[in-house]
Amino acid sequence: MTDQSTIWTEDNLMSLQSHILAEERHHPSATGDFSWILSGISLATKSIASKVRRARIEDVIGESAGGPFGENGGINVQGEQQLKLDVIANEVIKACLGTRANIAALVSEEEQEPTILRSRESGGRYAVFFDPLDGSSNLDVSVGVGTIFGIVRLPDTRGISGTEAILHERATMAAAGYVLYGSSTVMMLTTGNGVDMFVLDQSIGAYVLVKRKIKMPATKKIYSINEAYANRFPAGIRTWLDWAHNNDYSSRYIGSMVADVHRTLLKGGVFVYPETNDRPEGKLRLLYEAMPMAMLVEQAGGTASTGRGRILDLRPEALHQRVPVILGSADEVSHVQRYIDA
Ligand code: P6P
Repeated sequence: MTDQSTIWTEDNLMSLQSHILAEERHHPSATGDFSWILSGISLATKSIASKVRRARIEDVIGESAGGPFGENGGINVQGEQQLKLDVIANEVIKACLGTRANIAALVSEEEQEPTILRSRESGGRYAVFFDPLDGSSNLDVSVGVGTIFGIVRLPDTRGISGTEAILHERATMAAAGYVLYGSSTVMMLTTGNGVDMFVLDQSIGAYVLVKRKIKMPATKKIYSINEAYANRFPAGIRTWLDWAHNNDYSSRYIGSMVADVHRTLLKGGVFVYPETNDRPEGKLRLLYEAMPMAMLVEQAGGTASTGRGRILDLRPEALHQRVPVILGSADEVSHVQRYIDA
């Protein structure tokens, strides 16, 4: 017989907002900073979710003519053709976060330079890194795409600001997450105390907590890699792949990082985007793809490496630098590392 008290004190209907306020009790120094920033991310991603679902109807899947003022001709800092929704998602996030008085700077995949909002002296203590719509090239075939974000506490050092503060060795990622716009709109979030999962309940317009403290299995025979590039992989990756082919592994590759990482977080396995001979640093970006995903994976008990070391031990040297990514179940990452080191 369930004790009457626990019926009402365990796992009730919990919104993202109330969950964050509850979590802040674990951070004695918390000053409501996270809840203020995360409420901005919540609002932005609800808006993006609505636009993604209506993309075909509003025909915004096509290619962009550039930013809101057409300034970049539709080509982003990565040299990639921007899709209209990339630009829209980028503008929505900046509009929702710009009003958060504790944010100093925004770093977006879609923009060469950071958006500097305010100095430390004016209250700017955090930077937010984000990929507004990762995997957007999959939109026209309705494959899950996502928003990836990292909240970085900037060093309390007078006299430094902007990119220097963002890349400072004492800038630390304090929270990370993503929103997957898939069959449902799912937010995975960590503030350093485990990974929690929320689903957007469209009927009440709120992210609702559905799973706490997600833990990945240590092993799972699923690998996720784009095998089309096999001939360009380093020898260690090719040898590991041959080993996996002969050890009953399943292959799952969606080509949308948020979707591939979400499956890995929930089911286990290993996601690998290694360097290739034509891309010696790999394709994925450190600040707003690899680092947030690495924090989530580690908080869920997994491992996140570049193949040469822990992703979260890297000190970023440039806003849009790329890194090889090997992340997932600890034992599965170890298998890959063993062949890299052989
Ligand atoms: P490829 C999407 O463009 C993306 O940045 C990630 O979401 C995804 O993991 C990767 O690129 C896919 O790259 O070379 O396999 O198409």
